[in-house]
Amino acid sequence: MTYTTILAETLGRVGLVTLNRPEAMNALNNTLMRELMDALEAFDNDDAIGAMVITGNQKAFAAGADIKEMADKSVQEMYDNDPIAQFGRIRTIRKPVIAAVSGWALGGGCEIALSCDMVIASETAKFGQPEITIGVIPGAGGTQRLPRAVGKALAMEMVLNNRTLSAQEALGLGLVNRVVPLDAYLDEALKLAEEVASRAPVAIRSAKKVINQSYERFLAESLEEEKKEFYNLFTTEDQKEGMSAFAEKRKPNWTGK
Ligand code: CO8
Repeated sequence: MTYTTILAETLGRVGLVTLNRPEAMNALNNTLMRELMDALEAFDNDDAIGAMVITGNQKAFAAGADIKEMADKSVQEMYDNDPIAQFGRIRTIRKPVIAAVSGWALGGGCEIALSCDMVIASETAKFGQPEITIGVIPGAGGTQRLPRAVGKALAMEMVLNNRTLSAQEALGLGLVNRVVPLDAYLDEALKLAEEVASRAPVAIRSAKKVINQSYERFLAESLEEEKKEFYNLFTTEDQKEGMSAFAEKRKPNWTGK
């Protein structure tokens, strides 16, 4: 398949997807999200593949959803196009998915990392949910997976006040599996994926399924609630102001409307 915003390749029994919009810090526009999920599903259905790695570049894993693409959207367009449904497709992948994160993992980028089964981070990785700075909230699982991963108080600080986590902090909190030097994080993730891919495939899928089932038992309902809150914020002036201000590189002027 030909992709325009990602690169997909096979390395032995590992499927590697590289997010490839470096000019926009790998902002997750609709095309990229669709291509990413198509690629993961294709690998999931390929018997020659045992595990997958998602990565970005050294500067950015992904700086979140594409703010410029969604800035002018109406609430009706958000519901009709339902971009968050693309993010949800990652939950149906049966084989292990590892995130290899360097630089910014923000907003939807952080939410993709949180949706992966394991995370290998470079020393420069930074995790955050800065949606509040553009007048919205996390919409693809951040309000749900983050408190489970880092505890409620820190998750609140990240979501309400744009607190970011360094790679070392994320390691201490169990958000990532290990932190490795910048020139080695992708190789480390591929090595881990290769090892996992060499193990008994059916048992691997069973293990992933039951770990996620206990961990995510009550997740589906809350994700729906989060999505509604996110889309409904597109009725507010603050969402329009916050996202325009980002694109225009100025400070937003909040009116609370
Ligand atoms: N969307 C669109 N463009 C972006 C994004 C983004 N998220 N992030 C960066 N870019 C663009 C910049 O506008 C800039 O473009 P240009 O060169 O044309 O001006 C280019 O990428 C380079 O970025 P910067 O010049 O800003 O680079 P810096 O090194 O100064 O800063 C940062 C890097 C800190 C990553 C900064 O770009 C930033 O703060 N980005 C936005 C982070 C953010 O707020 N993310 C949350 C987005 S909302 C979200 O993710 C919700 C997800 C759930 C719902 C999904 C539904 C679709």
